[in-house]
Amino acid sequence: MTKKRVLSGIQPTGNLHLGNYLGSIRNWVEHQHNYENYFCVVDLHAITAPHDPQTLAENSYTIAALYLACGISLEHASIFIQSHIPAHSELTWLLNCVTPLNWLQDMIQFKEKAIKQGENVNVGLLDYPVLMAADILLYQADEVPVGEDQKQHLELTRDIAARFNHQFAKKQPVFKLPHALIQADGARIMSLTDGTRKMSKSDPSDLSRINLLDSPDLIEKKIKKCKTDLERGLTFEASLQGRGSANDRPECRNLLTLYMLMSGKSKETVAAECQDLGWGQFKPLLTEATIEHLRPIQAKYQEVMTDKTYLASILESGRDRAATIADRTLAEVKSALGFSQVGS
Ligand code: AQP
Repeated sequence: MTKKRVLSGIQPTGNLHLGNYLGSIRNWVEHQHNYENYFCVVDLHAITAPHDPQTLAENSYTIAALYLACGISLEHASIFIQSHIPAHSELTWLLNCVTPLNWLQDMIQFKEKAIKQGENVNVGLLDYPVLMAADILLYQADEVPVGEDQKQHLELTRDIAARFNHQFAKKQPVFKLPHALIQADGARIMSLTDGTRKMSKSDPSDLSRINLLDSPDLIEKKIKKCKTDLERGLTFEASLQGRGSANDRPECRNLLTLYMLMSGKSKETVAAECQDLGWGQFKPLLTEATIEHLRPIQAKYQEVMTDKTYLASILESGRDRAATIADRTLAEVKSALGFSQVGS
């Protein structure tokens, strides 16, 4: 039986943090043996915000190396860099011409990032979800494992695919409609300095996130300084009650979730262990669990980065495998749209 296909990616816009890891990469790793996987570094997305050309290529390599360090296996996955396959940009243009403008203007992430970027908002930022749709649809992906923040973009991808199929597919659909794969726990990891905002690479404060490559000392410092509340006794249930009200404890909920996922303990075990703890007792537990969870990832990362020629060869063969599928889909799309073919 052929395996279902998975496509996902991360932008090289800064240091990967626990949100990217728990919302995305961890799930890729956990389920990789069940699927035919394509994991890319989405560098074309990275230039929708102001970026530094001096570091873009290096950041892309770092992210690819982290995929491997976190446990992505070449037996199950192809790893590649988005801009190495021109079909991503070409399909974006074609999809732009079937996507209504108001669908893009409704995207929450566009509105949030447009506010953050002030006067620096380019057309690419508005078009970001169409590029993401092209990434996914080129590979006829069945499933797309993402954090909760990307759910709306996944729905848009399905809408664009359905619209294209309806308008242009003759006998059978050109695009498969993909599904979002969102984990119950870790789908939305919050900032360490404000439990109501998501942990994000672009937060100006590095204290708001734990990066996968942070040293043990830095992890300890960030957890020591992280925002908590005045209550004693940490429970998942109590913090869930009163969500959004004055009694809400978003930091408590977030830090307990981080502890559960970093330690690998069950929710019940963590709830029992932490129900009578104060923050001063809890923080060292979270620090220790985080350092220990990241230790093998950091060691493997150093190993991968010592042989950049090998990393480059992985990205080259990943590109070749991915391009075969992407070019096939692009040819079908152009044919459905009525473009002339070479020699016709
Ligand atoms: N806080 C989060 N909790 C859970 N999942 C998250 N993801 C991001 N933040 C969290 C998931 O990580 C994947 C890659 O994200 P991305 O780099 O493509 O863009 P993003 O969602 O915009 O990530 P950031 O860190 O917030 O970057 P900036 O600050 O540059 O915008 C996605 O699957 C995402 O869901």
